[in-house]
This record gives sequence, structure tokens and C-alpha cells, in this order.
Amino acid sequence: MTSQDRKQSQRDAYRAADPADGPLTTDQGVAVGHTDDSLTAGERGPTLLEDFHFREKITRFDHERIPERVVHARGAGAYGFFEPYASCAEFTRAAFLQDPSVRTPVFVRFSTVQGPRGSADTVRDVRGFATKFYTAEGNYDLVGNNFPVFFIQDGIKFPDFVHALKPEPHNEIPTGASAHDTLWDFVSLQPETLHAIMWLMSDRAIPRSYRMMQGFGVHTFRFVDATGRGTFVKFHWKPKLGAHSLVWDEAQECQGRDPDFNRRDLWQAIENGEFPEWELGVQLVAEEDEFAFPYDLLDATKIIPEEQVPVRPIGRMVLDRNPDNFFAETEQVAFHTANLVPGIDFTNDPLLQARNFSYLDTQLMRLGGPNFAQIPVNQPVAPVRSNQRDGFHQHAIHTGTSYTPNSLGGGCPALAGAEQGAFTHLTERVEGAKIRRRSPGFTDHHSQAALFWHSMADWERRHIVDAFRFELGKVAARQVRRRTVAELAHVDHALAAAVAEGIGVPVPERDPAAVERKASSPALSLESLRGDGSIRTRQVAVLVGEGVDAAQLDAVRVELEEQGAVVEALAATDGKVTAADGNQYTVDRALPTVASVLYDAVLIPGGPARPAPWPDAAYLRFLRDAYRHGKPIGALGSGVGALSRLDLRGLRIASEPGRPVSDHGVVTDTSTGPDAREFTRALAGAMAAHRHWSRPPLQR
Ligand code: HDE
Repeated sequence: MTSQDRKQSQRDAYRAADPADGPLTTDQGVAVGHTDDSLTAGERGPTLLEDFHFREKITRFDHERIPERVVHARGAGAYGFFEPYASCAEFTRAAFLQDPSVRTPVFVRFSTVQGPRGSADTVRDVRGFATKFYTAEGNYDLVGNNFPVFFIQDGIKFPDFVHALKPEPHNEIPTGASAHDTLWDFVSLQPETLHAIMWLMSDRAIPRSYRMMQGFGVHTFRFVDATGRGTFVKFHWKPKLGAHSLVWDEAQECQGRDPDFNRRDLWQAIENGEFPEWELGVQLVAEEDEFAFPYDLLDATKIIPEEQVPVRPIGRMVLDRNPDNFFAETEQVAFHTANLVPGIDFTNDPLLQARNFSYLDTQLMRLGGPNFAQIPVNQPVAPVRSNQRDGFHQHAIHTGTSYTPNSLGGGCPALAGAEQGAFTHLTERVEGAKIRRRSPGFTDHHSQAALFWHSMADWERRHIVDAFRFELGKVAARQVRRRTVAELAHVDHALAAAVAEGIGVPVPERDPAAVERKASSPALSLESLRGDGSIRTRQVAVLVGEGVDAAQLDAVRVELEEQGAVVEALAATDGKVTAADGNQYTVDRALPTVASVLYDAVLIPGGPARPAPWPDAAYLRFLRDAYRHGKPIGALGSGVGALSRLDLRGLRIASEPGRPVSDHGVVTDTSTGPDAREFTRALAGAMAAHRHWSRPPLQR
């Protein structure tokens, strides 16, 4: 039986009885024949205490909610597998990283950090990227984020940081947002936050999809080989589809149009058989090179630029199954940074050390006691034989002794030897005085914030400035705005000046040191993360109406769908429209139920009838939004005329049939025949680029 089969059979063992197999019952298995009326003394009399079915039903309902996670409350999860490309024995003895033919089952939970369980998905926030590997040697959890750096260096600051980030204490506003006084007050006083803040103000904080974002282990960990030799390691997840983001205006509108935008996207892709995939890569640093960097490897506010230490691909992860029950699996999954397997170990990163305390502690509270590892989603596939006993929600029926050493139980369970894969901690020499003080290597808070800034493309910088202006523009305390801008001047003066101008505070003095900070790391830009260039799973809206040229549209549609895009026909109302050839064309969705922000591209098909069959306002708004958000727009035949309603001055538009023109992601072709291959190729190319940022602005 493979590990994957074992994980499946564990879940099967806990699967609730098939509701089709018999009647409704109580929790005690007693058949229930009536669940609509409570037991009363007479038709109009009082309810009776002895109605055990009523009381059980209400009691269970009263207790349905458990405390949500204090951070990362809103999430979405999926199952899948990990497989290494080759043996990593050279660096680690971890069993799941040895044999390319062995697939290790995984459960991954993506999350936002600030908002509660019911908050919207597309808020500006860090995304959690937590992976549980059910390895043959026990569970290994890689509890990471979609940024490679964190806001603080020492875990003792975490409650301060989270209190500042969470909604303000008096009115619990804002939900799911960082644009408020307390966060920026903290940031302006705690410059170690700056590097992660740069990431938070970038488009990385509004991913288009969980399937299209990177993941990072953040801390420096250790690999340990069979001889006990350690190697520093940083973990990177790279999405096969590339890393892509939304724009802020779009992200905000999504919060109303579809608060479940990212959650739905993950779910739907997996349901459609479009299994998201990431490559796991590692940056490796020999123990003897620990001090070869101008910053401390134990400082989680720093990256090792990929240009200095390349990321080495070691395996791939595919998510191919949605959970059956959100609560049982996605809500109850319990991650813990200290869930390690032999071959992987900690470093003394003070943030990581704090997490090693926090995650177990929080599960005790959230999952109501110490037996949460028995919940199916948390159960290892490796057999568990421990002397831990009793406690709330104990499911195992233990027999025999529960102490070591024992003779009455035959000395069982016996201690594992090295040959049985016993976990041994890396032997590391530690000495020093007992102090509360950061290492001097932790003091430079500006160089890498500047590195990030100087690595961005122009459009990424524009978005960062806009984000700072938005966030700080929401801060009421002027001194907090001023202090933050003064901090930004240590990163880059042009950045600080652009933000200051936008929020009405004086432009700060130049910092001569910032002028020197010009290094860049191209790998940090989204430009370098375009993925495999495919258009798989991109959502295309086709604005159909009466008289649509169905033959031409279908030719484009089939081609796009063959390349993996998801095409939906939208019309003013649901149902059908009559196509130019007199046949009925099926509408997938009515326009009022959707919006441009829910799609990646728009297509205006042609037709001999009126080119713009929509009620004007809705039609134009759809196109305008798509244009403003940089999305590819295709127009065919008479649809090209419809586009002119946007007043696209400064763009080249096709005028000769059969000669499509693609300019800044606007693809036009005035052809009317069903052969639209050239057009489709150009549109797919524009879609593969995801967004087109340097478009001339709309004239009206
Ligand atoms: Fe967490 N974090 N964290 N964190 N974290 C939690 O654990 C904590 C940190 C991360 O989908 C909590 O089970 C402390 C860094 C993710 O279930 C809690 C510190 C990184 C998730 C906790 C950190 C993370 C959590 C809340 C500073 C990126 C969601 C509920 C020392 C590398 C996992 C829970 C999931 C969740 C504590 C810092 C990522 C309270 C004390 C750095 C992805 O234990």
C-alpha cells in the first residue's frame, strides 16, 4: 500500500456513514422519523425536556463553531502529492526526498492573515502557503508564506505586530485591511518591518490566484545528511503557471463581486482537472559559509538573492483533490513548524524558535485539547506508538502500559535506533551569555528593502507608490504618515518623494546612504515569473448578443479551449441569443451576475447585426474595466467597431480583414470568415502575457 493509499484509507475510516444507506439517526444511531416538530405537551403546549432528539440537534448546533485561527483565519485547502526529481541524499537523509518513484501525499492550506474567517479573499495581505507532507517517517510541515521575508526578526514582537495589524480595538475596523493607523504607527517605529512592507505594497499582496503565487519557507532551515552534516537551506515554491497578480482597483471590486475569488478559483480548477503545480527549489549554503553574507542568515527579514545562490529544483507538488468537508479538513488542519522529519532541522532564527512554541500551543486551544493529531487530516501515515494518553477527544483505545521503561509491556514500544530512522537533532555547539540583544548582523533594515525596490519593473514601482499612497492616505495621524515617509527615504528618495506628494506631507531629506543602494535582483520582479507561457485556466468573457457570428466565434472558442482557457458567453440575460445563422447560441451567464474583474480577458465577437448589443452602460463598463486593468481585449469583425466606443487613441487597430493587429494587448481583426487562426494566436499571446501595463490611458 502506498502512502497515498494509506492516507486515503485513513480518511475513509473516518468518513461519515453514507446518507443513502439508511435513515436519519441521532448521534447514538437511533433512527429518527420526525425532525420538523419538537415534542410538546399538546399541540399548543410547552416543549418537553425529554425530547432528546431536539436537545441533541440544538446542542450540536450551538457548538458548531470553534475558535478561528488568531491569524490566517481565512483559508482554502487541497490534497495532492509531492515527488522528488532525484535523490537529495547528498544533502539530506529525509526519506521523502530520496526516490523519484515515491509520491508523498500532501495537504496544502492557503490563507490571508489579517481578516477573520468570513473576510474577502482579495485583500492586500500576505498569503499563507502551508504544506503538510505525510511522509513515511512522519509528518513534515513547511509552514510558509508567499513573501520570502517576514515583518519582524524576533518572535517576541509577534503579538505587537499582529495587534497593530488587526482591526483597531475600539471599533474592529478595518476588516481584512492594513490601511489603518495602528499598523502604520508600528511600521514607522519598527524599521525592521520595511522590507516585508515593500512586498506588502507590491502586487505580490494581491495574487490573481493561489495557483499563481510563489511560496517560501522564509527562515533558513537545515538539511542534515546521513553522516550528520548540516547544510543551510531556504525553500522556494514556484508555480508552473507563473506568478500573476491583480491590480488594486480590481482587487477591491472583487471583494464585493466575489469575496470567494481565490477560494473559488482553486476549487474550480481542481474540479475541472486543471491541477495546480509547483516546483520545490532550494538554496543551499554550506555550514562554513554561514558568515559569507553581509546580513545574518538567521534574520528572517532577509533573502539570499537568487543571483548569488541559485535556486536548485528538487521536486514538484501537484494538488489534485478538493477536500470533502471544509470544516473537517481545511479548518481542522493543524500545522506546526516543529513537525520535522529526520534530515531537516532548525536554525537558531529567533522568529522560527518562537514559532516552534506557538503552533502547538495554539492548536491546544483551537482544537480543544491534545489529541488533534488523531483528526484524519492531521494523522500521519507513519504508525503512531506513543505513551501519550487520555485527554479531551481521545479516539484511540489504548491497551497495555504507558511508560518507558517497562517490563510488564514487554519493554514496548522500544526506542528507535538510527537504523529505524530515529530523529536526531543536529549537534551544534552553543555558548554565550544569557542576554536580550539582537546580533549585530540584524541591524541593516534598508539595504534589502532598496534591493526589492530597484528590482521592480516601472509598472511594479508605480503600483507600489499607489499602494503606499492608498494605505497612508487612510492614516489619520499625520505624524505617522510623516514618520513612515522618512523611513522610505532610507530606501529610495524618489519613492519617498512620490509617496509624500500623494499624501500631503513634506518630502523628507535625502539619505546619502540610500543613494548608494542601487543593487537589484531581477528574480524578484513578476516580470521574471511569467511561467510556462500557457493560457491554461485563464477566464475569457465573450460579450455575445443577438446576431452574433457563431461560426466565427466557435472557431476562436474551440482553439482557446484547446489551449486550456475557460471561455464563457455573457449576454444581457441568461438563456440563448439568436445567432446570425438563425441558430440559438447558449449564454453561460447573465451580465448582471458577473463583472469584468472576474475574468482575465474579454472578446467582442463579430456579427452582421449591431456590433454592440448590450445595454450601453453595462457593456461599456465591462470593457472599460478590462482596459484599465490591463487585460487582453480581442475584437473580431464588427466587434472592432464596438471597441471604438472606448475611444482608444494611441492604439493601433486593425483595418484590413485577415491582418490582425495586436497592440498593448488589444487584438483586433476585421475579418468576418470562420478562419480566425491568426487572430486567436495573437489573442492567446496577449493572454499569456497576463496584463499590459503600459497602455495609453482611456480618453473618456
Ligand atoms: Fe504563523 N501562526 N506565526 N507565521 N502562520 C499561525 O498557527 C506565529 C510566521 C503561518 O494554514 C498560528 O495554527 C508566531 C511566519 C501560516 O493553518 C499561530 C510567529 C510565517 C499560518 C502562529 C509567526 C508564518 C500561520 C495561528 C512569529 C511564514 C497558517 C493558527 C514568531 C514563514 C497555517 C495556527 C494554516 C499560523 C504563530 C510568524 C506562516 C498563532 C508566534 C514568519 C502560513 O500559531
